[in-house]
Amino acid sequence: MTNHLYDGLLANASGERLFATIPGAKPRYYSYQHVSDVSAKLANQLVALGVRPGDRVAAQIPKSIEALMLYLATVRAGAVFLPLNTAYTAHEVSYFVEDATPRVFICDPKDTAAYSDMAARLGSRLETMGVWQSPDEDAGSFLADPDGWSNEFETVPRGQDDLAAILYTSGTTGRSKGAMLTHGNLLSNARTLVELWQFTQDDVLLHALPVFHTHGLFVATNVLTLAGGSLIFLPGFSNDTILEHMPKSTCLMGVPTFYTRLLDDERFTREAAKDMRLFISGSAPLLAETHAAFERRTGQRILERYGMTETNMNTSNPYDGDRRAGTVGPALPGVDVRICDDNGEELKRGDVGMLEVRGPNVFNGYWNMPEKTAEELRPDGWFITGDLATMAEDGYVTIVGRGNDLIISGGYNIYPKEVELVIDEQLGVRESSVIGVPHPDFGEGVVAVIVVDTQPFDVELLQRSLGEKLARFKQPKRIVILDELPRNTMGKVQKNVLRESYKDSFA
Ligand code: MCA
Ligand code: AMP
Repeated sequence: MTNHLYDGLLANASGERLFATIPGAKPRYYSYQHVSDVSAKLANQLVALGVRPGDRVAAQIPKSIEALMLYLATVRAGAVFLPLNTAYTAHEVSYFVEDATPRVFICDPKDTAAYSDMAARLGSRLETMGVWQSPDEDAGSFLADPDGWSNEFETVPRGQDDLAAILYTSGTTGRSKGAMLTHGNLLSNARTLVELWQFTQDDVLLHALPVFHTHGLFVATNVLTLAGGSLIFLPGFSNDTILEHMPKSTCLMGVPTFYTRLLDDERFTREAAKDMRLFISGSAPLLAETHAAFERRTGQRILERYGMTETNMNTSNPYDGDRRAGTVGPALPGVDVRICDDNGEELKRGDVGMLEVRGPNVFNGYWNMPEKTAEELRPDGWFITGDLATMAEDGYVTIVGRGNDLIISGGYNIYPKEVELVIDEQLGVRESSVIGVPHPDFGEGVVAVIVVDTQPFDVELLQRSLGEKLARFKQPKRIVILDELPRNTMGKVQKNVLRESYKDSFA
């Protein structure tokens, strides 16, 4: 038996071919042989720390090739990878560690003090891993002695139904849910995307996304690895580095903010984009006007696709064929999508309803939450996405809204309930309502509307305590104090009224 995901992903990898370039004053080049060697070294280290098949390995570490190798090492060891957003605070992280009980939790060396008590209390072994770029940087305990570990590792056999990763996604109740993804989920999706988007060994992807979410970790990395192509691996997004490396690249995967920022830069011209064969957008809605402006500027049409943490990718505009602005294209080959009413009855084409998905990409359920799983995953395999959509006669899907209050800011998801719970804890706050309104850079920006017991109210104190508990991207960019929240006759807060009132907050 093979290791379904690891062996599958590296099936086309050939030893000395380039896997990644890390640009810089002293560029680093990483071959597929390195991938095999370094993931073996890290897998040996994990096993030495007591990691057994099925154990969770959690990591909140800076973006680096070694972070990708840790993902592959975990898969090779038969364990389950749990990547965590580097913006999460210790308060947020402790929930994930408590819920997932990882055997090992690996953090940034600078965060050791913040996490050592928590790891000891929860019985996780704490290790550290920095960016292994130069001798001056703190490589952390995990990378401190790379030569001390063998580059031979007997990869643990795993089948397609075994778990490969748990990725947490925020919930409507404020509690995050761990989506359990199998080897089969990840490999089948990567195979479909390689074929559909025509990735080959000749592709060079500009990788500017974080590697703790589906987009940067699975869509970008799995697809390029499976194709045997290579990455230009950047620490994050900036117009300068993207434009510098575009002439050596063939494709970019990004959230809409990447594309609006590029369009704001006059250096981004048809000439600058001429060697690129593909620009892909996802994680948040790409405005049709951005699509049109991009085509006017470069002569190329962005390919928009749609996915979720629970399902990887579900639909995509075609590679050859009509990339229709404002739509996310038809279902991927092998994936079924339908638009339903609340009872799961399919609606006729053109009607707005709940988007449901079924296929080999759909996850196994939420970690430790059978009741949540039952609410969202029907017994016959259809997953209720929470997205409202329509489907045209020819199968093209348009996302028109969300059935819940989810805010998507620069490609990161924020559930208002989670922010409201933290605000409501603050002394002097009677109640709050958190909404997303248009933001020129992030698509949506977070606004908190609060009602307080007495004036004057110390907004700065509130901001400080939000800062201790919530990742920066979730914190409201504007706080408004009102005498009362608008409610309907049932007593429910009218978020649509608030969204209308504050729609120009960031105009
Ligand atoms: C940074 N800030 C943000 C965000 N990013 N605030 C709200 N939303 C954000 N996304 C804060 C910073 O902390 C800072 O706060 C201020 O905004 C300005 O930061 P800036 O330097 O401009 O931001 P940046 O570092 O350039 O980051 C922007 C970014 C980044 C490049 C758009 O957010 C990003 O990489 N987003 C991609 C997220 C992603 O990978 N999503 C995929 C999820 P202050 O100045 O006040 O300190 S996977 C998924 O969704 C599904 C499955 C799918 O379909 O792919
Ligand atoms: P996540 O919680 O990170 O898994 O984000 C998944 C959500 O992102 C989906 O449920 C959609 O609401 C949204 N999303 C992803 N891609 C697109 C897209 N191309 N257009 C609109 N929304 C999208």
